[in-house]
Amino acid sequence: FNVTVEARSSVGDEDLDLATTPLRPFAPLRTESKWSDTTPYSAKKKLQSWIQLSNGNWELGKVLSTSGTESVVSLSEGKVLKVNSESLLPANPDILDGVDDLMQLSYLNEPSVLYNLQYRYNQDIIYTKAGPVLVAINPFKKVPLYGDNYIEAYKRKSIESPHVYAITDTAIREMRRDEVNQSIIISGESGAGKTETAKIAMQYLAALGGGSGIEYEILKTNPILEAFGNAKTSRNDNSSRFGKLIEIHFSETGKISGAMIQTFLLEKSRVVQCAEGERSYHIFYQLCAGAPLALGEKLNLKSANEYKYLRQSNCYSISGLDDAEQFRIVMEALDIVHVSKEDQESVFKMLTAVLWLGNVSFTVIDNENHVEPVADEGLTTVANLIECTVTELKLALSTRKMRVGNDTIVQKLTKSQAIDTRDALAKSIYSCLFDWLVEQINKSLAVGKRRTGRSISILDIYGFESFDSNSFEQFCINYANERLQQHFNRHLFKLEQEEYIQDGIDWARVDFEDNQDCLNLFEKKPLGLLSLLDEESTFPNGTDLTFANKLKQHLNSNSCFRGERGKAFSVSHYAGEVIYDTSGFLEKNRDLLHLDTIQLLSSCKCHLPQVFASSLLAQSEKPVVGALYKSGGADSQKLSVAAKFKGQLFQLMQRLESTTPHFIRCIKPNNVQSPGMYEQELVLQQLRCCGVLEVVRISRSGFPTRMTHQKFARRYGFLLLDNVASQDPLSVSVAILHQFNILPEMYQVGYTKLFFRTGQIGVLEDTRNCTLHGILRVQSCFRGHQA
Ligand code: AD9
Ligand code: MG
Repeated sequence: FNVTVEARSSVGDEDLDLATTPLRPFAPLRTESKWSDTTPYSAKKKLQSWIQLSNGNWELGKVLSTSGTESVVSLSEGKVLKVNSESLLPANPDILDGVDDLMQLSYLNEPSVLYNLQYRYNQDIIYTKAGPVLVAINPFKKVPLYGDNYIEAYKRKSIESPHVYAITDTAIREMRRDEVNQSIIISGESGAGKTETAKIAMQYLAALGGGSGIEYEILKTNPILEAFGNAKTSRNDNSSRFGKLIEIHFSETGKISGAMIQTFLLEKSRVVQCAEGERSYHIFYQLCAGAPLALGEKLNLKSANEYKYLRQSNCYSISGLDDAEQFRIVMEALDIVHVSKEDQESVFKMLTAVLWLGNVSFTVIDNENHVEPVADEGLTTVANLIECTVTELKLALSTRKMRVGNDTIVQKLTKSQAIDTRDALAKSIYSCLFDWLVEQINKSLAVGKRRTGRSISILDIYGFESFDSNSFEQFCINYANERLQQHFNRHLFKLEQEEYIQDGIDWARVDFEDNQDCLNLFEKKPLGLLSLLDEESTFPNGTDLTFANKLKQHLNSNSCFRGERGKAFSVSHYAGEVIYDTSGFLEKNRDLLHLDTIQLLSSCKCHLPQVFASSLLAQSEKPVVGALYKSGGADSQKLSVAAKFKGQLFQLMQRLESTTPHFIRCIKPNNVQSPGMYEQELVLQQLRCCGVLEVVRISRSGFPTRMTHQKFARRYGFLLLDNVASQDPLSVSVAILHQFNILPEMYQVGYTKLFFRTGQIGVLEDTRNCTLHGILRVQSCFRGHQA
């Protein structure tokens, strides 16, 4: 039977409670379901086996003979090897080569899974199911799997091969069937393909249409957000430097009615500082390369290599990417999401102002090392672009107002203070611009204001990162990934198994890598990474070194933490160990904004800086209007960056908890962004750390379909041949199971529910539908007769 429970009838469909949707044909269960990679098996002669070579890779071989603990195996090209029998693992028969779902493998060991994925990957079949999870391996090239014809085919269900389209289709169906909001949660390391996958899912949703072109608008948000929020890193030429949740709304008729985008923590330090070989945000290079002549003149725009912010990393272009062409695409997209030409010009002014700010330099003016900006082209252009006077700008960049008692005193800045102030201004303008753009996009997408229907959310955040040097940004990004991993574990392991155990069914626990300890290391109060960071950030005398020492003092006994030399510490993340250098942690976490800067922006004639000034003021925890210069540092009091981020993540998780999740795991097959390269060890490490193999194991030995005794009895009771009207639901249920010869190993009777293995309910559904059809035919016949 290969029945999906899509076949609907008018009675009792709401009774269905399916944990995973499409029912697949049942995969043969192995009794030796323990299949860790170390499980030895008795190597039999002539058996196909996996042999691990000295380089760590696995190769297929045949056992020639076995004596004692040793086996002689033949490999390809006539190589013969003597190996320890215990190091052999069973290989699947050829007939199972490249199965669609890892659940179908008879032997579920690591080499078999690796081989299956590689077998498919070599044929450009980049998608494979791992039970309920879709695994996507980055092809790093165009693969012919997308577009209208494929979308149509998946809609009609004429293709069954695993695909982002298929999972998105499932989400749509479940949203309609269960009237529950859905989420598509995409995870994986940096460069694994999350953003591309998110776009592919959006493409499928957009094909549902919405009228008024809203679906087209939604797609056009991608080039805009990528231009302003993505950059080339050493891991990925188009790396997302912000997290994104896009919630797509549907009307009652199932059409797209609007959308809303929420973004998380943009890496703003990149605007003023980026590592060798990386780039700042794409939009800067696009603007420099693609601005029409008239616009360029108006902005006093130069080429990218004239700007210090862009020059420092010594990388201007990305191979295969035409920045000028991208700029035209972005401008067109801005038109489509209804950003007016006037606003677009203001946006480009702000971008150019940021670039010129980086060129502002300072000269020492007294013997106390105080400085003042050099009145050159940079300074005057910035003033022109943001529409303030040169004097105002000069003052904001070289002095700080402080209030002492009732007096306001003006403090002159040293060179390093002035540079920090200049960079802080550039970062603020950019991040405010980003937020403002998202707000404009959201206004445009909020077409169906009556949000009566349901929604599908797609989550695409920055992937786990581990560079040679890792700072506060990686700390936040990896913390977010840790949270997401917890959500994944919760849904696929914890909740699933808790339900079995609560309902008292016979179940041997499947172990999985729980990352709770690592999350605790971050979140515990008062002695967790985030709390200690915040505490140190509030101390005026706190430095990165005192912070690092505090961590070592309090957290050394934590198994996920290790103090490193100097100002560094390391964390054992679910995806590997990362060493963080605390340099800059406190400053980035405090993210102080001097009120002089806000004042400067609010005094500008140009309308965007004014908007930015009010949003910066609004971000302050306590209203500071009227008390603009507080004593001390004249800084606004606001939530630390880490605290705000943690709050956002909690909210996100809450939102996701109210949805039915669909998980996509993106895998990066090599570290050099090349097509056709499948590095076993790298793939394996990613499969291991996200527990893909355990998910398959749970799904295979688990009971994904479940129904309460009452619902089951109500739904199928009428099929019973004996009259059972007076019996309790449990007895009715058992009678049904017997009548239909459902094998005992295919189900379990819990205290409140019946649990079924994959595919089992199909038999009953089929009979039920046939019977109902029969009854309906008889009834209409009967009514016709009466008339
Ligand atoms: V990060 O955490 O934002 O640094 P992502 O988002 O996981 O990362 P991304 O989607 O940007 O990775 O993919 C990286 C590159 O891989 C893309 O720029 C494409 O060149 C390539 N890619 C990924 N998926 C596909 C695909 N389905 N087809 C073709 C792909 N190319
Ligand atoms: Mg991305």
